Formats: sequence, C-alpha cells, structure tokens
Amino acid sequence: MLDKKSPLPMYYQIEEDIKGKIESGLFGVGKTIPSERELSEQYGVSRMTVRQAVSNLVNEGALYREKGKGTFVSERKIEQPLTGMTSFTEDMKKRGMTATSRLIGFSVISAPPDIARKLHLEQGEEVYEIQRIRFADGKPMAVERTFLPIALVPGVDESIVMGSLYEHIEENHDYKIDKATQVIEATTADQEQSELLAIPYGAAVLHIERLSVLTNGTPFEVVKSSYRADRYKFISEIHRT
Ligand code: 16G
Repeated sequence: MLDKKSPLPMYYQIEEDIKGKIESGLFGVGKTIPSERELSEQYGVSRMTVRQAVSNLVNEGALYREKGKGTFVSERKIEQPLTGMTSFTEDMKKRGMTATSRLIGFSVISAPPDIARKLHLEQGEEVYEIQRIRFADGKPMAVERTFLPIALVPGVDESIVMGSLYEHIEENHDYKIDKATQVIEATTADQEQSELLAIPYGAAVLHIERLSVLTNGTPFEVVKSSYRADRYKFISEIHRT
C-alpha cells in the first residue's frame, strides 16, 4: 500500500491514505480510526511513524483525539468561498443548515477611535456594539462583534439581531449592501473564545475583520469575528491576468 521507494516520507503517504479513507467514507465522521498498533501493522511501519502521521492530521483538524477513547474523524470543514458577499444566515441556508444566534452583548457606545475612522464617524458618535455567537445546526461556528452606526441604522434591537442583520438593513431601510474588505489572520483561542466556541484553550482560530459598504459608498459595519479553524476553510479563486 505504501511505496517504500518513493521520495515521499512514509508518514506523509500514511496521511494521504487516511485522508482518502475519510473522503471515501471508509472512516466515518465521528467514528474512531484503527489504533496505532493496528495501523503500524497494516502499513508495516513503526508506531512512531504512524503517530507522526496521525498527529499531523490532528493538527490539521481532520482527526481529533479523546483521552482514553481513541482518535476520531472530524466533521468536514465548511468551505466558504471568498467571492460573494453573503451573510451568515444566507451561507447556512445555502448549505441546508439552520443559522441561529446567541446574543452575548448588546450596547450603545461612543465609537472607539479605530471604529470611528473606519466608519467615517465623528469622534463621540454612537454605534451599536453587538456580540453574537453564530451557530450552524446548533453547533457554535463563530463569535462576532459588530459595530453599526446608530445614525445610519437606527432602531436596531435585540430581537432584530437574533435574526439576520443584513436582511434587516436591506428590507427596512432604503439601503443595498455592496461590498466589503476582509482581513483574515491566524490566532489561537483565548479563555473566553474557547468557552464560547466550545474548543480547547489555545486551539486555532481564524480572526476576520470585515468592513462593509453600501451601494451609496457609505461604510455601515465593522465586524470582528473569530471562526473555528477546525470547522472552516476559506477558498478564493485567483486569476493571473
Ligand atoms: C457574516 C459576516 C458578518 C456579517 C454577518 C451578517 C464575516 C466574516 N461575515 O457572518 O460580517 O455581519 O454575516 O449575518 O464577518 P446575518 O445577516 O445573518 O446577521
């Protein structure tokens, strides 16, 4: 099964083989994979080599370990295209999943300097600061902190942000959402994020900052969010022109 003459290291070939078995469904989501001992016998390599392959797959998020129980196959990551500008609610609907939110913060604050600058506000102008955990089929995917100018979108309340904010903005105001710039950075979960997202402290997290603009050119939201890196990957198509 493995090519001992190949320049590709053994652990790498094992990783690819395990990935193939996950893809084909031979190793099912949420099920254990064979033990290190079994794998080392199957592949005819040392347990150390198997351990390296499995650890790499755990670090990538394809597998996860549970103490005393074994190594399990993770759910497939959500593939989020970085092309269209969609809302969380729309993204989930497209996948046949249900989006829900838990509101963990809702307040009116005077815009902090970086937010005021990005939203073209005067110093002291008020914004809503909305903190939501976003769930897909009941599982936490991201924590979002949204800043929205009150003067632009007055009358936002807690029941509105339990649903889709974009739907509210486009349906209850004479606005059309146009575009956004997004910056994605790798971080690790702090204590709060680990509790909110139900992931271990220090687990990989994708921090995204989005600055969104209406078709009339007005910036209307800054969103700072933390996405679970074990559940999300972002895909972009690039052109060489
Ligand atoms: C997405 C956006 C967020 C936006 C939200 C609106 C990112 C990476 N994504 O989660 O900026 O505020 O959708 O969703 O920031 P909603 O219409 O379901 O409330």
